[in-house]
Amino acid sequence: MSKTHNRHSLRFLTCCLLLLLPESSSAQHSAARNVLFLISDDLNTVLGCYGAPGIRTPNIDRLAKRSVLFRHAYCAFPLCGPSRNSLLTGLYPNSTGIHANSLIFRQTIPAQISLPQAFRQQGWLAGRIGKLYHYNVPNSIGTDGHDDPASWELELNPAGVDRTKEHPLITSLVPNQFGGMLSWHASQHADDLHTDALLASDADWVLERCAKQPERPFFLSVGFFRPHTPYVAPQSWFDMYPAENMPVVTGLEADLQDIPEAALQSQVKAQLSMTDQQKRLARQAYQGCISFTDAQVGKVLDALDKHGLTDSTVIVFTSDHGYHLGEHSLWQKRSLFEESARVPLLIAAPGCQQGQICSAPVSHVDLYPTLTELCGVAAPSGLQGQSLVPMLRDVTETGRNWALTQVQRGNAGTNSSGRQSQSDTRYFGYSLRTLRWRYTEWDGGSKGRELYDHDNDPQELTNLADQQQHSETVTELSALLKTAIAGTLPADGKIPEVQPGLWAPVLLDP
Ligand SMILES: [Ca+2]
Ligand SMILES: [Ca+2]
Repeated sequence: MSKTHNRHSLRFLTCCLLLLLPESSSAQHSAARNVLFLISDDLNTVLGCYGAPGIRTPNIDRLAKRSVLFRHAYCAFPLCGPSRNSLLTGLYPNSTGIHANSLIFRQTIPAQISLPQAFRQQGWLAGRIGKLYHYNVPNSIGTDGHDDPASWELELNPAGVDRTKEHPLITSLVPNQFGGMLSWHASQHADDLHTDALLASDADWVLERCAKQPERPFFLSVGFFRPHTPYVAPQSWFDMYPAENMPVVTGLEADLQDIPEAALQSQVKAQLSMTDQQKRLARQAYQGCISFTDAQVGKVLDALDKHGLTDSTVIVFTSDHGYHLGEHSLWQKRSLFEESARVPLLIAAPGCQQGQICSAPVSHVDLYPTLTELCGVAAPSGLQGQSLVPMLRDVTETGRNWALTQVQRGNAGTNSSGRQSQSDTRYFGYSLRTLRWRYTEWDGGSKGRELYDHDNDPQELTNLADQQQHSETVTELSALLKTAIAGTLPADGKIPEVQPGLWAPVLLDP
């Protein structure tokens, strides 16, 4: 065989190999193989790395030092179930059909390939520890919750003392209501006995095994339960935040004057009548739980380092949605204000920028195409987000330039058979966040509009939507919002409905 022939054969072989590679070429530029996906529950951006004063989050902050921190990251729907179904399918809630809790996209669009499932189908070990899809918190802790078994090869559901022993001790604004009501407890048990610490310890165990089979990449998800209510953490974490030092939101009466009624429908009666002391105790407990969760994040990061996997692993840290701590009279979630829609988002990817801040508005729906591209995994067609890889390489990239968040109002939720109510009284609120503005329409504007100028009003206190000098901005943003909403629907333009008989788990006890 001649040298020339050899060279031609080699070139032919190289071409064949290149053709066999997935469309994305980015995997060739970085060493990314694995994904460590860390998600907290009901965590807003009260974190040191987001500039929040008086909070101790040294571990998430050190992750930020090797990540791109997305300053303007938003969930698609600020409620656990809809948000997680959206994030994990790469589709907006209008395409998953999931606008309420206790449902899974297999009941609406069963053939959709979830994010971890895409990795799993292409040879990755896909593992889940704790809450990735919806769980009733705290009652589903220790179970699979409303999980999707097709997403994972491995599932671990530890339950700590917070679930197994301490329910009778929890203080709640309404006795025996924990998950949807502000409730808290400073535990006398050691850190290691709590659910989130057990999750971190399980992650160490799984990572140790992953390190022993380097030929097999992994997608490991760890879903922490805190700081979701009930705010339970060991006493020492509460002690970091003396209640008397906790801030209480003031000026509510003036603020509420220009807010449409629909925007305030997530108000909870028992939470509206809280005393200042109760507000301080709730905030103390919430912050204590953030710092406790931060310590568990630190244990998982340490485990990744210890097992020599950091350099080959993309690390994501986020939360399923943001959280109110009394702003606009609201607590918890389900509003379209900044505190509820905004999420922390850190991505540390080998070969990408480190310790940089990206200001472009981005969405949870962007995570699916980002992670598949980084790891060279083929993604299904029809994903609705953008890849964030350009921002991870150059944080001045602006991408789509907006993020869309949606909530449901009216006679919504699920009926006794677990089916979503789709009565005539259901309507949606949509909010578009650009770098400067937040623009919100309730029921297409018929139930109110809001416009907030983040350059001058980061707390969203003054609704400018009806002010003459902003009418052009409203017209422009309203048109952009319409286009954005159209992009949330499936090709046939119809929101998928829950199909009776498809798997609907109701799991409550360990
Ligand atoms: Ca949540
Ligand atoms: Ca106001």
